[in-house]
Amino acid sequence: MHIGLTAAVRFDEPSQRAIPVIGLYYLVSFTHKYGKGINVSVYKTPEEVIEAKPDLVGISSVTENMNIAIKWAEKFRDELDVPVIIGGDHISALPHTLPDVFDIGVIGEGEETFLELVELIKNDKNWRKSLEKIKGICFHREGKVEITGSRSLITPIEKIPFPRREKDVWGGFHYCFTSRGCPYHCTFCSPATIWKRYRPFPADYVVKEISEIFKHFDPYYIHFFDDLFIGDRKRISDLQRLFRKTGLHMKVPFGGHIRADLMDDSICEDLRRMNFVSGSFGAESGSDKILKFLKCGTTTVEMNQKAIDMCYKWGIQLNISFIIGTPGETEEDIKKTIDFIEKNRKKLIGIEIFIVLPYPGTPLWTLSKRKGLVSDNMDWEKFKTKAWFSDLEVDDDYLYINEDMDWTTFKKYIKIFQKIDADFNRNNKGIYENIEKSVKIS
Ligand code: B12
Ligand code: SF4
Repeated sequence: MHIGLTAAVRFDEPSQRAIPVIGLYYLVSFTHKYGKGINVSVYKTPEEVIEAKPDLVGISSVTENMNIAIKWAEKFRDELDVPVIIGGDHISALPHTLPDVFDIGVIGEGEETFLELVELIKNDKNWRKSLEKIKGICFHREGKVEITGSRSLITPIEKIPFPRREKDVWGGFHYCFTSRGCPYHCTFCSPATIWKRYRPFPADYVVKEISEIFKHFDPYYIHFFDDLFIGDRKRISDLQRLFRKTGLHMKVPFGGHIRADLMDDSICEDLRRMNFVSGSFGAESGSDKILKFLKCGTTTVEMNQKAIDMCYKWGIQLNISFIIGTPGETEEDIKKTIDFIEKNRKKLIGIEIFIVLPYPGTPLWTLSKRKGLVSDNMDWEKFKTKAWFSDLEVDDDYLYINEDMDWTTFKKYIKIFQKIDADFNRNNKGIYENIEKSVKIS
């Protein structure tokens, strides 16, 4: 049986194709390892999928690309007439909205569910009648969407093989996931809804995966795309020890997502010892009132400042993200965010700005739905964003959810932040100039 997988993306937004969609390559390696007689390939365009004539198609989609996923599925239906499965963040959050064009939706972690589904479809001609036996899916029956019982997360997590990394797909930029999920539950965070809880891959698994990358590729840097790389303090110590034992710390620099409230001298030292020199975290706002809402009281402006100072001291280059447009945000709050950025200009290597979006499944979605600002059958294009904030163009139809600042005033701030973003990311070399002054690591 041949399966074609693809991710619905906008071709007019090159950043969406910037790096391979690793989730699909996990499905490939898991199915090849545990399944029999199943061949899974990932394709970049719908045309490539059609040309390969698979027996089944799987599409991955985030919220803003759902309309594209639907269009592609219609094409697959017309030209291939095979079952089409959808997975990824959007359908995982809203399984009851499964569009008619999809036969099945996979909710949350996909590997085990996908394999069970494929084996059912391969072995049973009347597979549609047995779908309710498979946990973690949604499907159509008698004009309704049925949702089966929830599936447990894969245990132990190291049962999941490394994602398939194909030579012609993976270039110089390499990334991996050393954990799934996050122990926190920020109001706006979409992945937190998919992954439910924090599951780190064991340190020796991570070291093997990275060593595997070096066997086949020549990366210049490796990024840990985890929601939170440092969620398990003991594992960071173990990783640091293993990196130094195997010499991984000498090969390339590493980087990933940290959290302000978890930073102290000892973790900075461990991170530097493993050559983790590029960190990012969501500072989100310069206002404690807004932070309290977004981060449920887990971080404060003071904690963010301490983390910035600490990373600066230890030579961990920081890229920090901020959210504007949060419900409750006033001009006084947003000005505090501007001041915070300006104050730290010399200590940060980059910043990212986002206008908050109420992604399905998040507490912010529930709040916005209650206010009538979003709905299950809205136009998903409303979630369209740009990778670079300075490129974002907004019209008066924008999905703006803050009732405490009028749209005209907010638009003025969008322009101000676009200028800050452009200036900052173009001109700021602060930490490179200061890196010599940071703590030395032997
Ligand atoms: C790495 C990353 C990127 C990379 C790579 C793209 C990618 N999708 O992998 C880049 C930088 C290119 C990127 C771009 C974008 N991203 Co992005 N990205 C991430 C990040 C940090 C990790 C994604 C990932 O690899 N997860 C790990 C894998 C294992 O999980 P997974 O992809 O969810 O796949 C699993 C299941 O969902 C399921 N599954 C997924 N697809 C399918 C399909 C089938 C058929 C089946 C059966 C199962 C299945 O099985 C997989 C294995 O368990 C997430 C945050 C996060 N932690 O998820 C944001 C995230 C997915 N991105 C997001 C967004 C908005 C975007 C962009 C739209 C930004 C933009 N405006 O350009 C684009 C969309 C591009 C795209 N290809 O989808 C949002 C999506 C929110 C939402 N609900 O819509 C997230 C959640 C971040 C956030 N803001 O909260 N992204
Ligand atoms: S700490 Fe980051 S990944 Fe974790 S819930 Fe908050 S925003 Fe999401």
